[in-house]
Amino acid sequence: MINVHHIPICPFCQRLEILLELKERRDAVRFEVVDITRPREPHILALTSGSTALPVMEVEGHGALKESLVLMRFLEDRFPEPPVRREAPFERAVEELLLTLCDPFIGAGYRLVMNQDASRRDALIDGWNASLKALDEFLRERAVGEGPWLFERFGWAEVAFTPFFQRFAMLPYYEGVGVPDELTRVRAWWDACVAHPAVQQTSNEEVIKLYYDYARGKGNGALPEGRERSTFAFEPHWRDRPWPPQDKYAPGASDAALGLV
Ligand SMILES: N[C@@H](CCC(=O)N[C@@H](CS)C(=O)NCC(=O)O)C(=O)O
Repeated sequence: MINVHHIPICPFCQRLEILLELKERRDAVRFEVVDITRPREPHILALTSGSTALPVMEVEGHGALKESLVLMRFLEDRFPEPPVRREAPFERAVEELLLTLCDPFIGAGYRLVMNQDASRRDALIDGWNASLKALDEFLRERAVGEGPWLFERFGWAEVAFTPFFQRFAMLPYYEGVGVPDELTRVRAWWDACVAHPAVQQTSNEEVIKLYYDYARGKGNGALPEGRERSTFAFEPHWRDRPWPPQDKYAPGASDAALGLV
């Protein structure tokens, strides 16, 4: 049996769900939900040996594994059909090369959404645009065929990037920033990725409501000043909460205004 301890909204965890969807093996792995707004259970902490980040996977008869890209590779080896990674060595290397752009892209997006200092905004937007330009250039140079993907179908790189395209629905909402108009190649990739049937575990509405605290500079269930409930809380359900205020540089909304109590 394979168990994954996960946070349903976590983009790193979602990578595993997307990969399993593509393989039609979602039921081969048991996903156990962790509420990040409550103290972590000691047995889960023990699995992550010191760190607290999820996802963490327990593999019966072996032990625990962490780091979403490592877990993706494990699942790809454990459930090889249909292959999602490219099999030809050069193509696989091109996929890995594109993945080296993922962490800088993630960092640029989160720095911008979490920034609380309006005077740093322009520099952070420059960083965001530069990370997208690098993706645009990579795709123009390396993508194969006429379609939007790196290769001919939604594949390994798309699994790794798409959860972040979905999380960065935060940026138009809270920062009025998206993909620059001239970067048409990465725009086409992004749009095709978020429309793919295997990635529909979340929605823009869920992301925008749950990540309000990130837009107030507090990540991973931490609380902004004056608040007692995290927007990452499971209750009340996000569908029953109002849309949060868009002006993240204005004084923050209360638990009540966010529909959390
Ligand atoms: N590099 C890790 C990052 C995982 C990560 O940052 N997970 C976040 C949720 S999105 C987390 O578990 N945060 C809570 C914590 O660290 O306690 C991976 O790829 O798995």
